Amino acid sequence: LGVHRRFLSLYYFASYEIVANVYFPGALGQLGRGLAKILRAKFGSDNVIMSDIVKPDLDIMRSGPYLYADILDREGLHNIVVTHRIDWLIHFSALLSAIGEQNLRLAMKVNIEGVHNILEVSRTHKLRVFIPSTIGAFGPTTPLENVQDFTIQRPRTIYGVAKVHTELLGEYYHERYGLDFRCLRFPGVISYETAPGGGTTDYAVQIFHDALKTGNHDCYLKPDTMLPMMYIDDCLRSLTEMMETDEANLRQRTYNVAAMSFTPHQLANMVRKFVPQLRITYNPDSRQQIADGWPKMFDDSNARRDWGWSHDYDLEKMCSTVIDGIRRLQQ
Ligand code: AKB
Repeated sequence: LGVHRRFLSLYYFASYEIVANVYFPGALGQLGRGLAKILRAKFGSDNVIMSDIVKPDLDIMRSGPYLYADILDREGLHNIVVTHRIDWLIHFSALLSAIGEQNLRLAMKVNIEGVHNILEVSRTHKLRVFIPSTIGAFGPTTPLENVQDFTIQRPRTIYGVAKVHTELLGEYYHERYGLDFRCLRFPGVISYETAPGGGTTDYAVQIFHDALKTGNHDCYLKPDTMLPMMYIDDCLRSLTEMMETDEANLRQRTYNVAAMSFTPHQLANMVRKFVPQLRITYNPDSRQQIADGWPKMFDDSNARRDWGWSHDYDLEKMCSTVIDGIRRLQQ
């Protein structure tokens, strides 16, 4: 259980005046450290409170306040929000698509019950709340070529089902209670400092490490499997920009955000521009079926229109940044 809980991430962000208190139970996931860095640079380290149920490394302890908190403990969440006078909450809490299929009961607890706790706490204390959704909130009956914000959503993973539930429940809380619920559907996120852990898009991170370590990558998807992807800096910027958008500009509560789409074959070719010795083999496993039901391209024109979303990283810029970054870490 402890291992899987490490996928939880939860952020609280108090926005009154210029002071922000950011609180992260389970903040040690793929997006948590990066977001903490951005918010701490903006609002000051002491105003960003990280937390998890695992013992953090020394760097985390030294970078600012850190608390123990369990997302499934609703009273504990109330306690933190009250004690720290929180009024924004950013919640990353999920077992990802592949690992969720192997841990159905835990995925239902974390991905569904956890969201109930977050929404109730947010409603009670009138918080602005962000919960991410994903390309995984669509399924094989969606027209997958150019997926728009409002279309058929019949996902076939517990991860996707829970995300559709989150979108609908958040929008319901908004309509019924006026909750300031905000949600972005993220593509596969590519980072090099922190690993994803249990998703269908993880290959697009692993390939870089393999290219530089062994020169061989064995891909669990077929070469022509196209999926939307985004570099982590764009992903975190979309989140902070959407959170800072004046509520009057939001014409909807859930938006797609996009940057690029590519196949494993196209990614390998681009990585080879920087690491020519990369060899790739293909051995599709159960993740292929999940990927086959996900969007190939994401239409994010509403986000661009309503709050000015614009991505910065394309395939080539992302690859060169990741490879330089890993090389720097290796030195
Ligand atoms: C996954 O692959 O499960 C995630 C996602 C696309 O939401 N990275």
